[in-house]
Amino acid sequence: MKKYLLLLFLGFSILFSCTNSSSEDKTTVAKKDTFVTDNYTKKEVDIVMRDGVKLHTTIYSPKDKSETYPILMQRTPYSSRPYGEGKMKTRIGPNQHLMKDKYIVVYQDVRGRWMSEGVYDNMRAYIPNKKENEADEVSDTYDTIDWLVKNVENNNGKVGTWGISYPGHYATISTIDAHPALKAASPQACIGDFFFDDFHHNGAFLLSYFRAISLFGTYKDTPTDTAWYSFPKMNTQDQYQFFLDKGPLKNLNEFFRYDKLDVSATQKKNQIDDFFWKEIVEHPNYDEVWQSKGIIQHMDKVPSSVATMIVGGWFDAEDLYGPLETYKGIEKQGKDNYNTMVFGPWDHGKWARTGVKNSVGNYYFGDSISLKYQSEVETKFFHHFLKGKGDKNSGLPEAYVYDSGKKEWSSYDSWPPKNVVKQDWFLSENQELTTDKKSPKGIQFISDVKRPVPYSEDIKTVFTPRKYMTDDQRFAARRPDVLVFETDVLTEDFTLAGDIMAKLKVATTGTAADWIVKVIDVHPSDTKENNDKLQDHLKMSNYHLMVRSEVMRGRFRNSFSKPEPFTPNRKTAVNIKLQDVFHTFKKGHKLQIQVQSTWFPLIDLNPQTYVDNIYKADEKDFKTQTHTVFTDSSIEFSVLK
Ligand code: PG9
Repeated sequence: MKKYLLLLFLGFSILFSCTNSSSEDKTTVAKKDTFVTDNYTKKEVDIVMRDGVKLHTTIYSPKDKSETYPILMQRTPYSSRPYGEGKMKTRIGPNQHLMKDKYIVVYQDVRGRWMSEGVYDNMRAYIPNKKENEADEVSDTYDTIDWLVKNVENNNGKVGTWGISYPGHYATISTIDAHPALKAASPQACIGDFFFDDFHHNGAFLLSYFRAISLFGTYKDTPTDTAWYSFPKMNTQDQYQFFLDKGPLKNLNEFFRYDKLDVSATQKKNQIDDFFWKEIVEHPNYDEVWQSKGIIQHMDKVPSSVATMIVGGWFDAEDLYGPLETYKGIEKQGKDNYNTMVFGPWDHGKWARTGVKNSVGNYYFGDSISLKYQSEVETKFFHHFLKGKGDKNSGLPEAYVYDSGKKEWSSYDSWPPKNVVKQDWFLSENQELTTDKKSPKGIQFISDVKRPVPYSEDIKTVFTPRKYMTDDQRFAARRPDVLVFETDVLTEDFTLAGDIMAKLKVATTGTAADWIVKVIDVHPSDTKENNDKLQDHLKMSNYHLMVRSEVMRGRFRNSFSKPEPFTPNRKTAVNIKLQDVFHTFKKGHKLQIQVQSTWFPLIDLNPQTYVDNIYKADEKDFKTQTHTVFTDSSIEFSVLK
């Protein structure tokens, strides 16, 4: 009897402790949710820019007026809501440590977005020598900071900027011709160039971004606190079939016509109202429009008075080119800038999340990786430069990078590390990946435009692609139109640290083709480390982890601005730069390369016959072709010695 009473007591105590802790949790959660309203006031002002346009700016100031505070600012196209007296965000700033440390936190709707006046332009081009009262995002940032430090009570005269993705781009903008009060900037997953980030990769259109277009291309002419755009209705979760059935890209124009204008049926057929889709359709090549918008070219205009910490995720499907090239661009100018980078095992913006478990799709990396980054890195960076000494001894490394194979952080005084050597591995006819160069043989496959290689096994219509970056690639490896090359089982660890250059030698029976290369970590079959993130049909046994992937639209092989057709059946060089990795292929694993020519609907279908503008191609232009990859093709790795 005593035993049962003890069990009963234990049962009640566990139940009580759970409810108690959950009620504690509830209290804690409730307390956390009112921290901003308990400790900050909010004010909304319209700051007048040099050309008279007013930008709506929301200012959260600590109630405690006993000290002065730095300003942390984010400029965004995604709104500074909630708008209106007494409506407050529950979280402010880059992370909760900084929120509790107390800063003046500012959010601004950029020109032409939400409650701000003006006309929006995607990645508005920087104007180096502005005329009197001529404005761009750089001058908007300068004018805003100037107003803030002169008008916001209790500021200590020091400003920091931060943002992820598009807001990350505006953080990069803040560093150009920076205001003297700007002391620290952290562009994170920052867009560098829309021809290599987000909407295009090396000229191929990211069809998987289809639903995001109208977010940035719907015109508005007055400030508004409610969304003025709407998303195309696909009425299906099977985006592969949807886009395959839709056929040529021009058949998507119907989704970007808002029928607000009374036009004739014929004109209606070709009319595009969405100004972003029109820009994409009318500018298929890397022309002046895209070039002028690219921000990397201006990284020589970042003064050494601004400390920069560029943050990115090794598995970021949206903006990987941007943060890497932003860091390298500032490094290249060679001035004595304090410029650092942090790259972790994250997909887009995941480092800002507060969940304990860190995974990308099916692949689990570990616990509290983001939380430690927030408390030990990001908070330290802003505290040092905005509240602390502000010298170069921040205690943070030049490059703080996570090895996605070993699943551990490393610090280097440069990126890539100095002890990296380039090493060529060749594709061989018996599907080997080897350092021995063999006599060139052609390996053929049929690239069928009616049955393109899926980029994912998931039946899911995405807003932007994310999860595929660590997806298992066995589904592709077992298709006849995906060429597979792999090493023997590794007898020792093999670490890649830096970019990868695929130097393909190819031919096609057609006059146009895309070339996709994937770098894959093949896990041992006896791996038992399954995790609860794994989709049911997957096991870690023999998991083919995609470490890096990239496409080159073949017409741009020699120039992104001057596209060229292929000559049928002529052996042609196509080089594809794959973005940096930091990954150890551990002993017992294999390194695999996959080569294919379709990747659907991550990217749009290449007609495989040369047309001037694929966005205007007709059904008849799309033809199945036979492609050839020659075995003097090689992959140049950056190997850590
Ligand atoms: N760079 C991301 C994005 C841009 C455009 C469309 C969709 C996503 C971002 O700002 O999150």
